[in-house]
Amino acid sequence: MHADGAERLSFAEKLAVEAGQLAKSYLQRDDLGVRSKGVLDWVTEADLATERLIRRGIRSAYPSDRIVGEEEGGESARTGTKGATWVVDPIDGTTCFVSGLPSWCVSIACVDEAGRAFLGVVHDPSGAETFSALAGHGLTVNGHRISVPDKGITDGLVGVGHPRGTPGEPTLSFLRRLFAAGGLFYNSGSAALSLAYVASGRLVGFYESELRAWDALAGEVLVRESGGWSSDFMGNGLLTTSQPMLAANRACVAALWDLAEGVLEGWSRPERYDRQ
Ligand code: 2AM
Ligand code: CA
Repeated sequence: MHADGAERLSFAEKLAVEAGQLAKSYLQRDDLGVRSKGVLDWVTEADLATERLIRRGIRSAYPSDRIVGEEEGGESARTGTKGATWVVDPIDGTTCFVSGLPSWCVSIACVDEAGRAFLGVVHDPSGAETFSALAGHGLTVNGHRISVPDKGITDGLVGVGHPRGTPGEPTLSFLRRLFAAGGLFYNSGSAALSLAYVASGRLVGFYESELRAWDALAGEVLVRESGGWSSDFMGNGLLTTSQPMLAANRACVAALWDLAEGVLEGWSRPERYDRQ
C-alpha cells in the first residue's frame, strides 16, 4: 500500500466529485438542444471530456503514475510495473445516463505495484453520494463511517448486471438459480454503483458475468472495506482482460457462490463467512 494512501484518497474523492459535476453539466446542456448532434456523439463527448478531466487531474498531482480508463484505454498494465496505476471510468452506467435515469457514477481506483487495488471511490452525482475506501481503513459514505448489517439472500435484493452485446448465458442460469432460491434481482445499470450498494448494505450481493477493470476495481475495494467479500479482479495480474464478478455481504457469499458455481470456473471457493 502507498504511504500517502490517505492523501490519495482525498484527492480521488475531490476529483470524482469534480468529474461528476462536469458529466452532469452535459445533462443540463441537453435541455438546451446540444444533443442535436445525436445521442451517441453527445454521450461520447460527455464520456471523453470527463475522462480527460480525470486524467489531467491525476497527471498534475501524480505525474509518474499510470492511468487506464474506459474511454482512452491506457498501457496494457501488468503487475510488477513501477508506480501506481489509476483505473478510471468517467461514466459507469452510460445507458442510464443517456436515458435520463439517475444510476450512473464516476469510478476511480488505484492499484499498487503488486497489482493490488488499494483505493476505491465511487461518486454518484444524482444522489450526491461519495462511497470511498482505502485498504485497511474501512468504508465511508459522504465522509461518514457506516456499519452494514449482514442479510440473507431472501432479506434483500441481489444486484445482477448483464454486459450488453454478450450472450444471455450465463446471466440467465444465474437468474434461474436465484429465483429457485427465493431471491430477487436488481439491475442498477452500473456495476460500480451496484458494488457501492453492496458495500453500504443496500444490496445483499452482486453478480455480473463480464466486467472490465474500470467497472470493477473501485467497487471491489469498497466491498472488502465494508467487511464483505469480493472476487479478485486482479487475481491474474492483468488489468486489460474481462472477468466475472461476484461480491456479497458475509451472510450471503457462500449461497451466492453456489448460484454462480460453474460460471466462475477456476476460482477457489470462498470460506463460509459465518459470524461468531
Ligand atoms: P458502462 O455503462 O460504462 O458501459 C452493466 O452491465 C455494467 O457493465 C456497466 O458497468 C457497464 O459499463 C458494463 N458493461 C456494459 N457492457 C459491457 C461489456 N460488453 N463488457 C463489459 N462490461 C460492460
Ligand atoms: Ca463502465
